[in-house]
Amino acid sequence: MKLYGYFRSSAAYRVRIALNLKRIAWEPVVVDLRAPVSAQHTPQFRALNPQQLIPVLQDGDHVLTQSLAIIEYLEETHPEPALLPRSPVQRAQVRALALAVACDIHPLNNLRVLNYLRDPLGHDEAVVNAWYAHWIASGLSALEQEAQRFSGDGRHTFGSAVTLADVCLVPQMANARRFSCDTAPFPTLRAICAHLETLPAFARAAPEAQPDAPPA
Ligand SMILES: N[C@@H](CCC(=O)N[C@@H](CS)C(=O)NCC(=O)O)C(=O)O
Repeated sequence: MKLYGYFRSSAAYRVRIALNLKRIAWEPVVVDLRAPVSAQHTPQFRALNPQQLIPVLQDGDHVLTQSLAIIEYLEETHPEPALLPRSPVQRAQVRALALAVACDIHPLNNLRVLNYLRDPLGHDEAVVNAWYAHWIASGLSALEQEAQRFSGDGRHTFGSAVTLADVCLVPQMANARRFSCDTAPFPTLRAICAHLETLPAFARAAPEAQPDAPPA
């Protein structure tokens, strides 16, 4: 499988974690979001994904977009280890945690949204950073309460095994740290991430472990 991504993309980071957890061999194709002509806007990439967003997963002749749709595809084609619990109620609860990140936190802080605040809206970096920090704090404080309710062991967002909720949480927390957001008010989320980041599937998916990451 080929994964079109970028080391800093948290949506691609989710898919990298899922591929690694399921021990699926994959090859990275770098889409440099920060290149002078950002690679997601080239005609070649637009032909692959008209949304001009990564990740894109290519599996043979199939081209898949949207990280959660990709991960559900991997879950269905490679069921072990399962990223969703068996009970319908618990599956809905795990999906809700994942969607809180993927639909309600991440889109507000995506590169194109931050760039639009800068140009044409004309906001300076202080305003852009305040926007970012506001939506992170509001989203993560709700997730902190959910994790206190649902975590079974303080090391996983839901229950005591890795789920789709963890796959979404770790990249979002990494983003929050990169933007210097205060994560001290989220001790449960911090403890969960501290554990998950030690797992090889997560560590190998981390931005700094990707071939397009700048040397440390
Ligand atoms: N809902 C999409 C979001 C994808 C997305 O926003 N990707 C970002 C990187 S994390 C991107 O390609 N941004 C390019 C841009 O904003 O121009 C998913 O989950 O795959």
